[in-house]
Amino acid sequence: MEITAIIAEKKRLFEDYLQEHLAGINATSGIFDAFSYSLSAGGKRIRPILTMLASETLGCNSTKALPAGLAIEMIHTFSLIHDDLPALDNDTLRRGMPTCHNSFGEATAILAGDALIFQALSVISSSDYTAEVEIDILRMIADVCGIDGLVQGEYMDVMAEGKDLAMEEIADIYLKKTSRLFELCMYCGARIATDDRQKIQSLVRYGTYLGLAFQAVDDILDITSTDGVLGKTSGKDLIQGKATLVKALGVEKAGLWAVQMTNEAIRSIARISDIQSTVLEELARWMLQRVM
Ligand code: GRG
Repeated sequence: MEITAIIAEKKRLFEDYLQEHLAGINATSGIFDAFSYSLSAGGKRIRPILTMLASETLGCNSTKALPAGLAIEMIHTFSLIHDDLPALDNDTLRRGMPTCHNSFGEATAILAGDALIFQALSVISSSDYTAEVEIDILRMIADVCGIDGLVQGEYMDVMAEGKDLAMEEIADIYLKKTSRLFELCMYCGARIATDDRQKIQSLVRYGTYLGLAFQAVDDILDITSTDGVLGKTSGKDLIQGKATLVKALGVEKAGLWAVQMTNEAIRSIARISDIQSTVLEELARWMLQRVM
């Protein structure tokens, strides 16, 4: 099957699972409306797709990874809602629709984001995973989101506005604000399928480099694409003086860096024995095509 067909199939699986989950939540408040609005708004669903593919690569049925993929998409959606708030990036458009706070007000958007984090934890703790797998996943969620992960990455990103950072400093922001969640996807998908530490680590490493490439591509598209295609406000990095690779290197060299990171991602999984890594290789190359 072609990579685009595989992605479409996994995306469909995820969307059905998400809608089933939302239908099972017994809540009718404005917070739930905002929560469902942002979760159902679409997006590429690349994180749950990665989680499923990590499981499949190790021989496990990808539907087993759906609860982990859903939890990660909830955390991701939460981070987007908060990132769009006036105190952070102050954005009006997300996933082709008005941002959560623009549609529901700031207080509701903040609380809907908060609810998404705890719902994510609830999805994991009420899944069919063994107690060991659940604890490992919850521990990894805490690690990747916290003070050395997403929160720190977002902080560094905001603090870097208007400054000229060195390449290494920009890569560190990318690592924390983007790669950490990609690592979580690979970790969860792999941990559900195996307890072989080496295999899990190799897949997590793939997530690290894939996340770096993905963020570089995201920054290039911010300059080269449109609101309509991106579903969010383009050209914003420049206006806000964000410290991006494009600002430091220019579009062309940033693209070459993304290619290098993609090759590193592919190398990370090339030597793991008994795994079917072709789909992950194709996925990494497919992600690059968005700018190549
Ligand atoms: C406590 C988890 C936690 C986070 C709080 C707000 C925040 C700290 C972090 C935000 C980090 C952020 C916005 C990173 C950008 C990552 C990125 C490339 C987002 C866009 O992802 P896509 O393109 O979006 O996959 P879609 O809409 O397709 O899902």
